[in-house]
Amino acid sequence: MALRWRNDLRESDITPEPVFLDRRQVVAGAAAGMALTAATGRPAWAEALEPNTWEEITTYNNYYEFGTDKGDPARYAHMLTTSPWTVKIDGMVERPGDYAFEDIMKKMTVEERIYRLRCVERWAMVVPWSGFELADLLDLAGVRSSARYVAFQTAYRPEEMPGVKFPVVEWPYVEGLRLDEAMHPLTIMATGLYGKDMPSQNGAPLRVVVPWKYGYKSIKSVVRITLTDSQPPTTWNKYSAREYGFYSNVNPNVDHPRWSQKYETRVGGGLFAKKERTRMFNGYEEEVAHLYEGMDLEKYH
Ligand SMILES: Nc1nc2c(c(=O)[nH]1)N[C@H]1C(S)=C(S)[C@@H](COP(=O)(O)O)O[C@H]1N2
Ligand SMILES: [Mo]
Repeated sequence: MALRWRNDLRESDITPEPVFLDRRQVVAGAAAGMALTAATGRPAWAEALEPNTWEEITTYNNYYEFGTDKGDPARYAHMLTTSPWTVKIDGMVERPGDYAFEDIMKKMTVEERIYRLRCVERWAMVVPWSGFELADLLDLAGVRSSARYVAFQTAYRPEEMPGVKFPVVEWPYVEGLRLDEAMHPLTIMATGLYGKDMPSQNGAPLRVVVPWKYGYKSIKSVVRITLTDSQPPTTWNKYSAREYGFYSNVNPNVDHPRWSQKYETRVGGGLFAKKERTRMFNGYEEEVAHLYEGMDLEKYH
């Protein structure tokens, strides 16, 4: 059964080979408590979203390893060798090792996910990613019961990354999630967009996408995933803990110390772009709010 939970706008334009969620994922989604919209049978997050264009998504980027201008990644990321690529999975797992990207791809179910992306800088986009659930990759390695967090690391290659000679942040870029956030069905390893392989500037060959958090949590070009029992350090938190918390959930009610987070502007709107209200958890509240029940979201920002 080809069950589409995705945006049905211009689907044929998005990918030449549409990919569908399979039964297993429907069941997994339901089991995780995803709210289905009664009228459409789709989960709330699959509401109609008009994606940004390929051009917008691939020329307006943050990937500081290639420079801090929005156009730098598109200019320089071609220098990154993305094949062969291995991801080291280690720490509290049953099967630690170096996993070749092609071998991972043979085992994973790739599907399309149209998600909002909200940068902490207040710009936003809608991106038709393709990828697989991070939970499936973690299952491949076998998470030990002692694990509580997942740490991620981006490649660090001075000869291929012109930006890393500047100590803008500490390299390599690192990120982390609590294990339940990492296992949530909305959290994916994205391997493409618009049905094509991931462009380097967007984090080829695979990057995390966690749509209810500020964009910097969605770490690019992942080379290492480590399961741990303590909260791992994260790049922007090391830079300024006051400004960038470990959680970094999109939250219009908790301002950045230097600016309000109540509004955002969609990339591509040109001169007439108007501010839109930022939504709690970037619009994924029904799916993820339960993860933070009883937590002070200001303290754990
Ligand atoms: N390794 C790495 N990952 C990164 C970044 C970065 O500079 N380096 N920037 C982050 C930020 S701030 C954002 S908003 C998103 C942007 O993703 P995009 O360029 O695909 O839109 O990537 C995130 N992942
Ligand atoms: Mo960002």
